[in-house]
Amino acid sequence: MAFKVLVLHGPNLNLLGQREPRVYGQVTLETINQSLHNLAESLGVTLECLQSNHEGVLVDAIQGAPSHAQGILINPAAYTHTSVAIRDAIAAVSLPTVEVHLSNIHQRESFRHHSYIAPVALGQIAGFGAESYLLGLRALVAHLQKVASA
Ligand code: CA2
Repeated sequence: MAFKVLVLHGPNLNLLGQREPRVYGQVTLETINQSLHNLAESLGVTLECLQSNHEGVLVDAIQGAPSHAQGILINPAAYTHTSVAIRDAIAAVSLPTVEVHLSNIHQRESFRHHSYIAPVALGQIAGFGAESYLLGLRALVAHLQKVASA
Protein backbone atom coordinates (compact mmCIF):
# COMPACT_ATOMS: atom_id res chain seq x y z
CA MET A 1 0.00 0.00 0.00
CA ALA A 2 1.28 3.48 -0.90
CA PHE A 3 0.99 5.65 2.18
CA LYS A 4 -0.19 9.21 2.11
CA VAL A 5 1.01 11.74 4.69
CA LEU A 6 -0.71 15.00 5.56
CA VAL A 7 1.88 17.75 6.17
CA LEU A 8 0.61 20.67 8.24
CA HIS A 9 2.39 23.97 8.81
CA GLY A 10 1.05 26.33 11.46
CA PRO A 11 0.81 30.10 11.75
CA ASN A 12 3.43 32.45 10.30
CA LEU A 13 5.42 29.68 8.65
CA ASN A 14 4.35 31.22 5.33
CA LEU A 15 6.83 33.99 6.23
CA LEU A 16 9.83 31.67 6.22
CA GLY A 17 12.72 33.05 4.23
CA GLN A 18 11.24 36.56 4.30
CA ARG A 19 11.59 37.50 8.01
CA GLU A 20 13.78 36.53 11.00
CA PRO A 21 16.40 34.56 9.03
CA ARG A 22 18.65 34.49 12.11
CA VAL A 23 16.10 32.37 13.99
CA TYR A 24 14.47 30.34 11.24
CA GLY A 25 17.01 30.41 8.41
CA GLN A 26 16.66 31.52 4.80
CA VAL A 27 14.70 28.58 3.48
CA THR A 28 11.17 29.23 2.23
CA LEU A 29 8.14 27.07 2.95
CA GLU A 30 7.91 26.30 -0.76
CA THR A 31 11.46 24.92 -0.70
CA ILE A 32 10.67 22.81 2.38
CA ASN A 33 7.58 21.40 0.67
CA GLN A 34 9.60 20.65 -2.47
CA SER A 35 12.28 18.84 -0.44
CA LEU A 36 9.56 16.87 1.34
CA HIS A 37 7.97 15.90 -2.01
CA ASN A 38 11.38 14.76 -3.31
CA LEU A 39 12.00 12.64 -0.22
CA ALA A 40 8.44 11.28 -0.30
CA GLU A 41 8.95 10.15 -3.87
CA SER A 42 12.14 8.30 -2.95
CA LEU A 43 10.34 6.67 -0.01
CA GLY A 44 7.38 5.68 -2.20
CA VAL A 45 4.78 7.77 -0.37
CA THR A 46 2.65 10.73 -1.36
CA LEU A 47 2.06 14.00 0.47
CA GLU A 48 -0.57 16.67 0.88
CA CYS A 49 0.80 19.94 2.27
CA LEU A 50 -1.21 22.70 3.92
CA GLN A 51 -0.18 25.88 5.75
CA SER A 52 -2.71 27.86 7.75
CA ASN A 53 -2.65 30.77 10.16
CA HIS A 54 -6.01 29.61 11.56
CA GLU A 55 -6.41 27.07 14.33
CA GLY A 56 -9.82 25.86 13.12
CA VAL A 57 -8.52 25.22 9.60
CA LEU A 58 -5.79 23.01 11.06
CA VAL A 59 -8.33 21.22 13.28
CA ASP A 60 -10.59 20.61 10.25
CA ALA A 61 -7.65 19.24 8.25
CA ILE A 62 -6.71 16.87 11.08
CA GLN A 63 -10.32 15.71 11.45
CA GLY A 64 -10.52 15.03 7.71
CA ALA A 65 -7.18 13.25 7.49
CA PRO A 66 -8.33 9.66 8.16
CA SER A 67 -10.36 9.65 4.92
CA HIS A 68 -7.23 10.01 2.78
CA ALA A 69 -4.02 9.83 4.87
CA GLN A 70 -2.30 7.32 7.11
CA GLY A 71 -0.12 9.74 9.09
CA ILE A 72 0.41 13.40 9.94
CA LEU A 73 3.62 15.45 9.95
CA ILE A 74 2.99 18.75 11.73
CA ASN A 75 4.83 21.89 12.71
CA PRO A 76 2.10 23.49 14.80
CA ALA A 77 4.29 26.62 15.21
CA ALA A 78 2.95 28.88 18.03
CA TYR A 79 -0.09 26.60 18.47
CA THR A 80 2.35 24.02 19.87
CA HIS A 81 2.34 25.99 23.10
CA THR A 82 -1.33 27.01 23.24
CA SER A 83 -3.67 24.67 21.39
CA VAL A 84 -5.70 22.13 23.30
CA ALA A 85 -7.95 22.03 20.19
CA ILE A 86 -5.16 20.75 17.91
CA ARG A 87 -4.03 18.28 20.56
CA ASP A 88 -7.60 16.96 20.98
CA ALA A 89 -8.05 16.63 17.19
CA ILE A 90 -4.83 14.59 16.90
CA ALA A 91 -5.88 12.39 19.82
CA ALA A 92 -9.37 11.96 18.30
CA VAL A 93 -8.22 10.78 14.87
CA SER A 94 -5.47 8.60 16.34
CA LEU A 95 -3.32 8.74 13.21
CA PRO A 96 0.40 8.46 13.90
CA THR A 97 1.63 12.05 14.13
CA VAL A 98 5.16 13.42 14.20
CA GLU A 99 5.72 16.93 15.60
CA VAL A 100 8.57 18.92 14.07
CA HIS A 101 10.19 22.27 14.76
CA LEU A 102 12.84 24.21 12.89
CA SER A 103 14.34 25.62 16.07
CA ASN A 104 15.25 23.81 19.28
CA ILE A 105 12.24 24.93 21.31
CA HIS A 106 13.88 23.65 24.52
CA GLN A 107 16.80 26.09 24.10
CA ARG A 108 14.52 29.09 23.68
CA GLU A 109 12.17 31.11 25.94
CA SER A 110 10.55 29.02 28.69
CA PHE A 111 7.05 29.46 27.18
CA ARG A 112 8.25 27.43 24.19
CA HIS A 113 9.42 24.50 26.32
CA HIS A 114 5.94 23.06 26.78
CA SER A 115 4.16 21.35 23.91
CA TYR A 116 0.48 20.43 24.08
CA ILE A 117 1.10 18.23 21.05
CA ALA A 118 4.03 16.10 22.25
CA PRO A 119 1.96 13.81 24.54
CA VAL A 120 -0.28 12.76 21.61
CA ALA A 121 2.54 12.54 19.05
CA LEU A 122 4.63 9.55 18.11
CA GLY A 123 7.66 11.77 18.68
CA GLN A 124 9.09 15.26 18.35
CA ILE A 125 12.05 16.46 16.26
CA ALA A 126 13.35 19.97 16.91
CA GLY A 127 16.39 22.06 16.18
CA PHE A 128 17.59 20.89 12.78
CA GLY A 129 16.12 23.65 10.64
CA ALA A 130 14.39 22.41 7.49
CA GLU A 131 16.05 19.04 8.06
CA SER A 132 13.67 18.50 11.02
CA TYR A 133 10.84 18.01 8.52
CA LEU A 134 12.82 15.46 6.48
CA LEU A 135 13.86 13.55 9.61
CA GLY A 136 10.24 13.63 10.74
CA LEU A 137 8.97 12.26 7.43
CA ARG A 138 11.55 9.44 7.50
CA ALA A 139 10.55 8.55 11.07
CA LEU A 140 6.84 8.59 10.25
CA VAL A 141 7.19 6.47 7.10
CA ALA A 142 9.44 3.98 8.93
CA HIS A 143 6.75 3.67 11.60
CA LEU A 144 3.96 3.19 9.05
CA GLN A 145 5.97 0.51 7.22
CA LYS A 146 6.82 -1.28 10.46
CA VAL A 147 3.19 -1.37 11.60
CA ALA A 148 2.00 -2.49 8.15
CA SER A 149 4.47 -5.37 8.02
CA ALA A 150 3.81 -6.59 11.59
O1 CA2 B 1 10.86 26.26 15.52
C1 CA2 B 1 9.74 26.09 15.03
O2 CA2 B 1 9.52 25.44 14.03
C2 CA2 B 1 8.53 26.77 15.71
O3 CA2 B 1 7.42 25.87 15.59
C3 CA2 B 1 8.29 28.05 14.94
C4 CA2 B 1 7.17 28.89 15.53
C5 CA2 B 1 7.40 29.13 17.02
O4 CA2 B 1 6.29 29.82 17.58
C6 CA2 B 1 7.60 27.82 17.78
O5 CA2 B 1 7.87 28.11 19.14
C7 CA2 B 1 8.76 27.04 17.19
C8 CA2 B 1 7.11 30.25 14.84
C9 CA2 B 1 6.91 30.17 13.37
C10 CA2 B 1 6.98 31.56 12.85
O6 CA2 B 1 7.77 31.55 11.69
C11 CA2 B 1 8.25 32.72 11.23
C12 CA2 B 1 9.03 32.68 10.11
C13 CA2 B 1 9.57 33.82 9.61
C14 CA2 B 1 9.33 35.04 10.22
C15 CA2 B 1 8.54 35.08 11.35
C16 CA2 B 1 8.00 33.92 11.85
